[in-house]
Amino acid sequence: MKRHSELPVFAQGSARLWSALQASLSPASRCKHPGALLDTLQPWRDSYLRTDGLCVGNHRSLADLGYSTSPLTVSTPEQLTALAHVDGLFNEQGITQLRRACYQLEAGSSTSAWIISNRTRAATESSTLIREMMSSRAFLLAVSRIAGVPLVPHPFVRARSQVNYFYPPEAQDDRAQIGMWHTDGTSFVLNIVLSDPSEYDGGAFVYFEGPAERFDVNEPDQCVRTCPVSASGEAVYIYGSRVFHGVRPLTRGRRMSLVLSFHCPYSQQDVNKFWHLASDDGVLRTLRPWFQLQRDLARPADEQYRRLGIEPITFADLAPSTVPR
Ligand SMILES: O=C(O)CCC(=O)C(=O)O
Ligand SMILES: [Fe+2]
Repeated sequence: MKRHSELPVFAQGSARLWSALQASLSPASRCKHPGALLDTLQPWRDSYLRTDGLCVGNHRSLADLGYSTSPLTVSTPEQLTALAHVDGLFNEQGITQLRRACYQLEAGSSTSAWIISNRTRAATESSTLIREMMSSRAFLLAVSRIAGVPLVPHPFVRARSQVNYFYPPEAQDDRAQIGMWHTDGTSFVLNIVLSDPSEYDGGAFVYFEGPAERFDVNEPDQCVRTCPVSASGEAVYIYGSRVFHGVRPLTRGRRMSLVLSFHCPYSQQDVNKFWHLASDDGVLRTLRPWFQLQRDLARPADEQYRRLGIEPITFADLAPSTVPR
């Protein structure tokens, strides 16, 4: 596969600082509609999760990708999933409800020159379904098992959830909507593809099968792979801060995906960089939530789960046989 240079690489190093300063000068929001109007008010039900048939394929750990030291003190590179294809997490009803909610949220989407060109951010704030799903113990447990560590929703609301909408360029010299080559600001990331593959052409989820620091977009022989998605509701789980990835441009149709970020509450480590967040929202709008994030990260795991209103998920819960669902 030698066409990966068609996707640009998102600003690295000092270029990211520059994009943070540019974001600081842009208007706070170019949303077309306020969030509350977009809510389908549909509640989440744990019955939307499949109780059988969860299939985690194409599994690679951080060790498989060539990481010899762990980014988390509570886990080894062998235990941490770097990438996995997830099939059978939701049943038909669940997928229908998620699609409905995310279609609705498109009215609040905005375009920018950031990593993903067209998206609705903080979906948990404007969708009852997504907000309740993110604090469902059954859902968090399923994602924790895929990740290899217990998880909570990421404490930084604007990084916690977003819906991405990709379309092909409308006119010949239009810029295609893409997901540039990037690593995420967060580590535990579930990318749920809600469009059926028959609804679009192009839009492949691509990733670099090696440590992020070895990624070089100009090197045509490096190990770039596609994680194929064959039905609506399938997902690609990634250790987002360490796996270089992107979404190829579409040539037809529309591709919609719900991207959810989590945090391991047994570790105070969080990789979110101020400049990564600020390159999205601007420096001033990032300052307060940044200090709040530092306070949230310092809370003990039990307290983080208590604030969600659920019993703590522990490392012992991760073995599938220990917890009946
Ligand atoms: O849309 C996708 O499948 C992934 C997009 C992505 O990488 C992101 O939102 O960070
Ligand atoms: Fe990403």
